[in-house]
Amino acid sequence: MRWVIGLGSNLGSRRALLDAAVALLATRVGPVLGQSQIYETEPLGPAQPAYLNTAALLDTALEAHAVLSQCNQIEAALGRERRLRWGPRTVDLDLLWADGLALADDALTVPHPGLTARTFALDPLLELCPDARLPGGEPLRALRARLGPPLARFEGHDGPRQTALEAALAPDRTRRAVGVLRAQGPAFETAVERLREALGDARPARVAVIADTDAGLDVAALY
Ligand code: A4P
Ligand code: MG
Repeated sequence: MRWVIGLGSNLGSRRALLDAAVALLATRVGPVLGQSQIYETEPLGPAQPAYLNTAALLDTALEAHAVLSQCNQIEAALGRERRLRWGPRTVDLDLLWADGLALADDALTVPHPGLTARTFALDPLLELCPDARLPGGEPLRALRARLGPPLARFEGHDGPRQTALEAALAPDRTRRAVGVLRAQGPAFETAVERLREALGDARPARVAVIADTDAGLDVAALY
């Protein structure tokens, strides 16, 4: 079944975290058929930094709750801590929509309950699936037309940390970073181990620490 997963990040190296999450989705859930542009969006909820949002279109044989479970594990591997509803997060994965699927139970609601009111979810989704409809038949494009102005595209990077990641990969562009961790000291080893577990069979060839900043962020590239 084809799924659209919405990704958001407003802490740390946002762009690199989104890249890492998409790479992990490909490893853990199924082939990524497409990714939308990245948008920089005003936060919904309490005062917090701006978000980067994107969406990925995936093909998977996994059942819906298994997709949710994989998404939760990827969030954990990339340093997500649940402190506050709608609060800041390194990476948030939402199951936005699956073609023809409607379900609601204690753990999962599809389409995502916020989808129809959120441009930061609708715009990336419509880029990937312009003819997507709600299970009732209403085209999402029609709903989008009633909401606010277009989103701003994000072209840049997040400063020194992102630059460090790009520099580390520059010598060999065929390699791909699939992990970015936030941790220091002994916690870093634990975080690397968690990321290795999340990657499962796709064992990385190398784990490289490429930045260690005053702000307390270590970045590891696995490729
Ligand atoms: N859950 C149920 N249905 C779904 C679904 N379709 N996809 C359950 C994902 N999860 C789903 O989510 C709480 C529980 O929702 C999950 O355990 C799952 O069983 P969470 O991710 O733990 O908590 P949360 O994200 O803090 O709360 P919530 O209500 O899911 O928030 P949202 O809707 O994810 O919104 N502003 C901008 N500009 N861009 C953003 O991306 N994101 C949020 C989070 C807030 N403001 C934002 C953005
Ligand atoms: Mg969420």
